[in-house]
Amino acid sequence: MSSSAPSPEASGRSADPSSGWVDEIFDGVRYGLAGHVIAEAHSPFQRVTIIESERYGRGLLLDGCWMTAERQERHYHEAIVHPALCAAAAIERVLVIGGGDGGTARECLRHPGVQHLDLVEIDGLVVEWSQKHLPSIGGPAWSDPRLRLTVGDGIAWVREAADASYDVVIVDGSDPAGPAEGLFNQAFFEHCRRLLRPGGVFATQSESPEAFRQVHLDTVRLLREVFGHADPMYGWVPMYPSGWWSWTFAALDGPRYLNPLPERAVAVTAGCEIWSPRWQRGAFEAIPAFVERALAGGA
Ligand code: SPD
Repeated sequence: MSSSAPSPEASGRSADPSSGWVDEIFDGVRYGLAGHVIAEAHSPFQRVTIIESERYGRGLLLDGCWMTAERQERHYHEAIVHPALCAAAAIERVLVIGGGDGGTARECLRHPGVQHLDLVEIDGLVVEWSQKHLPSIGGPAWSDPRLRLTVGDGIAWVREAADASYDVVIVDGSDPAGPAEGLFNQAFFEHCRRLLRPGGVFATQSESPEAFRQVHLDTVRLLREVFGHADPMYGWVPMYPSGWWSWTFAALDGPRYLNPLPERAVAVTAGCEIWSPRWQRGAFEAIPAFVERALAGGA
């Protein structure tokens, strides 16, 4: 784990459930919502918490870290999906690693060209409680015949899947600690690259350039090594540490993800709250100066 990743001592939900607040505590800052816990349990992998909040409706935390909430999840799910799905040469077969709340699958399946989507989530309780407590996030994806849900290890899945078996691979994991740690290393990214068909696109959440600065830089650098190029895109996820978030895209044949295909974009833009081709252009351009310098080899 990088020095910028959360340590068990530095992160966790507020210790006082009667306070009327649910917080992620990270590096001396609390990221909280007025609300209360409605379900909590330890799965074999992590502590799973469902909360009810005034501002954003019901939400999900894993090991005390915010994952999603009903009334702001679009900031994240539209951003991780549409740059990839609007630009890959084909989108018949999509793989999502993680994403057990169903939001990423839902956005992918809004593209009529997707014929088959493998969703591989390690924690069955995340899926079960998302379906039960946060049904709007997965929405129609859960009953879509194109979706094949596997509760299993995404790292093993990418190791074992055949070469060139997907058009798009999306990694919707949590922070690089606990079960998600192996979703940020070279071996994993090399397998993701191997799975892509010609013209395929890879996407991953790549942490905050502020709260997880080193993890963010390391992730973009590693993807550039593995794919030859990769580009981070910046946006906001209000409850996440610093609120400032990133997603990084790579492709086999150059940065095709920078240019959404008009016919794909038209099919989804009207149903989006945040993403549009224009928003995407700005979000790739919004690379902070310090990240641009660091990636260019400067300080
Ligand atoms: N710091 C939280 C990072 C979590 C990224 N994944 C969120 C899952 C939403 N589907």
